[in-house]
Amino acid sequence: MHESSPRVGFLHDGSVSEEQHAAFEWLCEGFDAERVAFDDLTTGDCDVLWWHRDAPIPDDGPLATAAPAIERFLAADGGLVLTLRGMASVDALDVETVPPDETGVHSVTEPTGVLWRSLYADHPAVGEFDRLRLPVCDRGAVPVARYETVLPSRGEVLASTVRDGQDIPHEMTAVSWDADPGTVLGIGAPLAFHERVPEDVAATRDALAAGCLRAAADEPAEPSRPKPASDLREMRTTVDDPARPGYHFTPPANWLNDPNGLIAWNGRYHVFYQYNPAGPFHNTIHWGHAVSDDLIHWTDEPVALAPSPDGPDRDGCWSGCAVDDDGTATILYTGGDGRAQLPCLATTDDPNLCRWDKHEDNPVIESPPDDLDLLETEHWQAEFRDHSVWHADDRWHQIIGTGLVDGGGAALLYTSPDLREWHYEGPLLVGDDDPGTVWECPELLHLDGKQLLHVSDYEDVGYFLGTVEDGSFDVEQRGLLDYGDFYAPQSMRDGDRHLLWGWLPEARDLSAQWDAGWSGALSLPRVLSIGPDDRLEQRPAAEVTDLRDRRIPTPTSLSLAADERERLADGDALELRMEVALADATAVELSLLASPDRAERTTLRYTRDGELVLDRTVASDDHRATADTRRMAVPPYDEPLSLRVFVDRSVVEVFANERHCLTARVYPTREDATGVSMVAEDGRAHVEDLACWAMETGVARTDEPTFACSPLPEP
Ligand code: DQQ
Repeated sequence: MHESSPRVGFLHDGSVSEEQHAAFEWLCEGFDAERVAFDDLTTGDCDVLWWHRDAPIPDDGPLATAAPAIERFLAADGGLVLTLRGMASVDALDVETVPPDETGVHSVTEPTGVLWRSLYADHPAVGEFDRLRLPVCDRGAVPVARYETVLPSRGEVLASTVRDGQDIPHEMTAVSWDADPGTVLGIGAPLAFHERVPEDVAATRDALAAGCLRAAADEPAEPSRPKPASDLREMRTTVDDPARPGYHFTPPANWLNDPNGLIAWNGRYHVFYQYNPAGPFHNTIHWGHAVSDDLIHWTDEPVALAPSPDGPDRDGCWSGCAVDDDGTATILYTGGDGRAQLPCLATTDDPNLCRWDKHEDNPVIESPPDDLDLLETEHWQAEFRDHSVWHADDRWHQIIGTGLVDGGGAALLYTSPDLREWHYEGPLLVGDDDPGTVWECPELLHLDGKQLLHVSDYEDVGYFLGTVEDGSFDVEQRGLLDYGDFYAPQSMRDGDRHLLWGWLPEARDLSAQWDAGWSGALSLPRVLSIGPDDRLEQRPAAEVTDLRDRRIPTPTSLSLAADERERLADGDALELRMEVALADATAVELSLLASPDRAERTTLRYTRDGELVLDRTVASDDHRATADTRRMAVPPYDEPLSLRVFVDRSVVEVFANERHCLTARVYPTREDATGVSMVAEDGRAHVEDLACWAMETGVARTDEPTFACSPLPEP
């Protein structure tokens, strides 16, 4: 292989368009280049072939005859760059089975280009740049090819789209394929040479095009998908963001939302989660997978469920649950296909739950019930998704979330003898919330003789405590499971315990998430139970105390004088425990993640009104972070407030009186924003049972695991 500038073969099919002509002229200025015709494909001493195709690609075109020669070229370690519509030829070239789902001519009227993934900021194609947003064109009718609702099955997405300064993550325009040993790079962005563009845009375009040609000629490709666990561990080390929690679970990189399919199996805890391998944004949802022996240390496993290009889950494997069907682990999840979302089933006999077989008759319910007027949207024929399944009275029971046109959110009840044939029984409960509300991720738990139904309604996670009789829910109490950044929780039965995890969504904008390279965390595992007063209790699982690394010296009790700040500790990975009595103070404020000048700080105020107020209005100097306050009532009011507060970089998770939870995502920018202090306002207050621990971080293992699954085969 050559050392410096690669020799580039410019592919054409006999006729050369104006755009191709302009591109070839550009090529000749910087590279040793030659034209290579498809019908006479002699690659000679070329290092890389470039197909810059602006016209549509006919099915019976010269590609079919040229494909074997190109394959031989790749097999001999050649590189191939496919630009404009060229990327749409990947299936014909046998590089890929799923071609881009969006091709055509797009009218470009503002600076448009690639939004490179921060995970691949060191990729040789973009070595010249110290930024991720690279506009390459600002005018013209330009042919493009990109992935929007599906992902390549083998290719790794390198970049999406930036248009007019806006990030557009779901328009995925740059993909790398490992054609072992050759490398293929597809850039379906408007990388065009014919139209004159401003100098800065032309300079970016030229550097990107040259970078791609050099990278395809010289460098090994990014490993293809599906990725083995070792690649996921490597991604975890590459994504280095100071806001990334150290003891709350986060994805190896990219996007995480709802916890799914939580199950204790063969003595290990399995957490699956909604995962997008293409970057830190919600799209093309797969099921990520992690496993733990102790509930607090996690090992990444390969993606467990991926959309099947021709299946009812083509557009995504959405949320669902796992059950033990007489020794067979079985998943019920929502498949998305166009405007339909329908229940699908998968089973496994793999003891490690890594390989799943989708049921051949998916979906297991063909359509939503037709005797109800379910909400329809621009995206969905009917809101009808997410599953909670339990066994009782010799039958399986399932609830599915929806919303009614003339009512609120609803949980629809089905029964089945075998998890495959389902009979619709009617709504288990319909909410009295506003019309337009959808209940996502409903889950029914059997807790100490009562039933608890929780539902997520886009804003909050509401719960109902009561009893199920004759297929309907009799509500005795209701409340919220958490008053902050906590959504779509799911639970796992572990012996007598009900353990619950929620998704802690980011509270910074999409661009900040893009730059960080990861998005979404899981809460700590919470144990749900019913207290002696018949009310819901929530506590961190006992195992969480094993995360305490070192006790930070503090007095065990404190008398706070009016308005005198008491400094307690420093750290961004802490647990604090205390009991607070207001005495004659009007409020007590606990400051967390505070810089020495207090310019950045997150505060938790306990007020005489029996409220806990989390204030993140000055938590971060970064304007991309949410700045607001969250409040929750913390009865009983006649006893000191008991608090456990978990600080984990961008997570603050609060348990009050072992029943009320408030979680907030915060993003201090300053390294010294680590101070913890307390102050009583307008009077004295007392703090008892005070303790503070520095917590262990790095709970997601990046070393060699005790067992590792190999990746899911391609769909
Ligand atoms: N997330 C899933 C859906 C669910 C929503 C899609 C809740 O199944 O309704 O990723 O966050």
